[in-house]
Amino acid sequence: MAKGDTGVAARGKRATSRSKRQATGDGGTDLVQLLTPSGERVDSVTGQDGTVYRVDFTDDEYRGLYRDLVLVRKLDAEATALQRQGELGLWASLLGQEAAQVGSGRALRPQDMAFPTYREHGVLYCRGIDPIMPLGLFRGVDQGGWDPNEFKFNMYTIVIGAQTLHATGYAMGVTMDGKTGSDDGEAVIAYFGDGATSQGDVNEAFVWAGVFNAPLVFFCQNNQYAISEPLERQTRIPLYRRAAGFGFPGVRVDGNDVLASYAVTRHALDNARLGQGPSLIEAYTYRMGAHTTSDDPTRYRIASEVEAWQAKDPIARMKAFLTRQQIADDTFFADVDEQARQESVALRERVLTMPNPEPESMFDHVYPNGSPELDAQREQFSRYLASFEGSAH
Ligand SMILES: Cc1ncc(C[n+]2csc(CCOP(=O)(O)OP(=O)(O)O)c2C)c(N)n1
Ligand SMILES: [Mg+2]
Repeated sequence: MAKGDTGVAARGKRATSRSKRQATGDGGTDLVQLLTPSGERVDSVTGQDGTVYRVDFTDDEYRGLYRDLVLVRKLDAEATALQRQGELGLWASLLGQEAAQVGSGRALRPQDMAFPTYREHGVLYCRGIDPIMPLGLFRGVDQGGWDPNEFKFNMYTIVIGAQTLHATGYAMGVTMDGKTGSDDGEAVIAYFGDGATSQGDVNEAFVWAGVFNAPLVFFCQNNQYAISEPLERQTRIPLYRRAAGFGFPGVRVDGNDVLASYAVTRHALDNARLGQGPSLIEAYTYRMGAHTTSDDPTRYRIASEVEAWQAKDPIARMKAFLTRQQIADDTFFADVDEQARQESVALRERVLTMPNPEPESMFDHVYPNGSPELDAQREQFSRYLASFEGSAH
């Protein structure tokens, strides 16, 4: 898949005449953007610290990124529909955040470790994890299902911000194991939201990662809301500028631009793996749907705001770019849509036939080698279940 590198000269034919420009955009004058909302390609962008961001993808890779975006959106829509039909207990949609997730997810090298929240279905997809697994989690029939070490993608974390501490500890371990300092070193990425930046855990993670120079990228998807709380209830300054107070770099990227999200994340990860310490990326984006299927966003935000962000849709701008540059045609777009449809049908069938777990299985993976207390609790629970046998209820 997409493997274009930052720092490699982009091919001129894809770029606008603005070969180099200061980062600008709707997120302020400090937004790193390589693809405008209308699908105009920008050759390179110079960040505030002088870093030059650019990508150089082959046509196949550009098409691959588009395919990722569409497939991820479709699986998310299917999951939302399944919840509405009572087949999932809950779903946290990523609608609108596909580019931030696919861009950063594809920027990870195989050896890099990711720590997600509960919304990182796009990153999970990029890590090669079967989407049936998070669906099983939200259906309540298993507790995640994937092996974090196999896929280098930790379990979903609902406790806001907690995974940033797990990631910091893990990243410090990477350094202690001597796995940094070269091109093939390991880097770690921790995902979290704008609301999470107000948590003590996240600020403690910043302190520890900064002081111990941990090989860690803090990737904040600023989707403008923490459930119903808008960004202005979290901060008086742009979130990326918080990094300065902790002693490491911060950058704001257009999170609806898959190319810029890729470039900025790849750069930050490579710095981390080379031993240059942590950094903060604020991916400026928007949660176009509800917080979760339990939420009704019409109670706290106005329709015109959503419409303004729809005009910045991450998939539409990629499609406009591919069309304008004749990298893809209608046959390709139809093929991607058909693949997405088939995959969502298959996913739905698999969800509906997922077996219910045996109640006692909840004790199976609490500890790797069990414990006497756990054995006692399992026996007590089994006796309790047996007490219903033969009764009508
Ligand atoms: C420690 C903790 N406090 C409160 C909650 C309830 N809660 C769930 S999601 C959420 C908002 C998180 O907002 P943000 O960090 O912006 O992430 P987003 O959901 O927007 O991706 C809250 C407060 C929780 N899960 N954990
Ligand atoms: Mg948020």
